[in-house]
Amino acid sequence: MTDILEQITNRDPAQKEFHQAVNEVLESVKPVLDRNPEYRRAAVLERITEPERVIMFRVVWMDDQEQIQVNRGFRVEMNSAIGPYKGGLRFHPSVNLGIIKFLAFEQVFKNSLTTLAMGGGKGGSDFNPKGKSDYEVMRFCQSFMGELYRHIGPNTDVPAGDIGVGAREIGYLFGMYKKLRNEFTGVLTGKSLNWGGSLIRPEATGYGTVYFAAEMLAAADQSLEGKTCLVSGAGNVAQYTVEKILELGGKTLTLSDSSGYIYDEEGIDREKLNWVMELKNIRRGRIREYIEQYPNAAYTEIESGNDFNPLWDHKADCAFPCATENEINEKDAQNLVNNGVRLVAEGANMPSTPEAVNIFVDNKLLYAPGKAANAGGVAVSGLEMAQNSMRLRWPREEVDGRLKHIMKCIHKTCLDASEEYGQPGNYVAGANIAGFVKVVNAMLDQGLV
Ligand code: NDP
Ligand code: 2IT
Repeated sequence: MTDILEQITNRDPAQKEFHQAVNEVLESVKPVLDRNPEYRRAAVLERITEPERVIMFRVVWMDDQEQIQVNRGFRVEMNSAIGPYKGGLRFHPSVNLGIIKFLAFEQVFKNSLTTLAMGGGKGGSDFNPKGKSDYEVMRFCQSFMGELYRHIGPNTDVPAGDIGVGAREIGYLFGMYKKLRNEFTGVLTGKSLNWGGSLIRPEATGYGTVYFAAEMLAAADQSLEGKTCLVSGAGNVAQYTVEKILELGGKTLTLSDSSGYIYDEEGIDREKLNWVMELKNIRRGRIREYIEQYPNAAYTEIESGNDFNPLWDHKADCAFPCATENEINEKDAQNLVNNGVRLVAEGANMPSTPEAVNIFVDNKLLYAPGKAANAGGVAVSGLEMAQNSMRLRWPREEVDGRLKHIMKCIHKTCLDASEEYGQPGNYVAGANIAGFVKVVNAMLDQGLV
């Protein structure tokens, strides 16, 4: 086992997020490999940690000052054992091959848990959409798709959104794909409603995360009613996490962006959430503006040199990290525990460092890793693909009902796997094991390809 991690590290020493994601899965699946020696003989670990295909390309575009800009584009097609590659695109200056590989690797297990037939992939660019005009974003998306279109297709690889890629970017990307291929197909998900998108897709990741949290609480004879919640981020996932917390009777105290966070003791109610949605989605403003509108709240800058994030140092019952990877370190996790937090459900991908995860598990928190808790987003993407194939559109209640059912199934699958392998209630072990077994069995069925 350590030899596999060593091989991977030696091969690509700079890809630390990828090593982190692989290490967590390897730790969890040890008992599965002990029980099934044929997996080792079939070299499943070597195969599952090596992408089936990596595409890297140059993206050239012209900004509004007529300066030529050059970015790097990526698509990692990680595993197609159980379906076409599926996973989002991230546009953020921190994007590099290691980040996309970690996200694609996580996506394989997440998609496996959704009950739907989707393989795993992820892509993106180091392009920074912040502060760019709509025309700049459009020109970038067109140039990006000018290469990506060769590699994707409704039965091959179906990208969607992630950080920095929302409805606007999906629109521009789809328009260019359609023009180049002369085809109107479900090649991207997260499309707008009037041209092939699914109801509930924008809400799905946040709603699904809260449905998963509600399932964990129900299994412990509790509910979200009256619970106080810390939420990080202020983007797509954070917004709909807050919306569902409100609907289920909880109270959200915080939201953040990469500059700082707001703390609102009175709670973020419907009217305040609408204001945040307008701020972030239409005006594309910063969360610090919240305190100008709601002066009873407090804003704190997050200093990059700090060894802890003050957002996680408040009394609360639940925490929903919904911003980015490794946003909760060991000290933050200890602060959460000390402040009485008993549930952590990850809307973001890998937001907790391995040391933080150990603290949650050791303290017996209800802790749901991202690949289980935030799978609702890609699950409804899968439902969007199904609707596109049928050329039909399901009503809101139908999609929401299916999402709720899928989250319930994922919850049960994780608990069952954790019990089967002797770690009852450990959702990390459960998610990794259940996700892994389904994919690996499909790989064995399909031979050495
Ligand atoms: P958005 O771009 O809509 O929002 C991202 C939010 O996170 C912003 O508030 C952003 O602040 C903040 N953020 C991003 N990077 C950092 C950073 N390095 N440090 C601190 N804050 C940061 O993205 P999403 O809401 O879609 O994605 C959030 C997380 O959820 C990601 O981990 C993503 O992979 C995951 N996810 C998304 C799904 C989806 O369907 N969209 C599905 C499953 C998981 P700022 O504006 O300052 O950058
Ligand atoms: O991390 C994720 O699951 C996503 N960004 C959503 C992927 C998708 O294909 O909807």
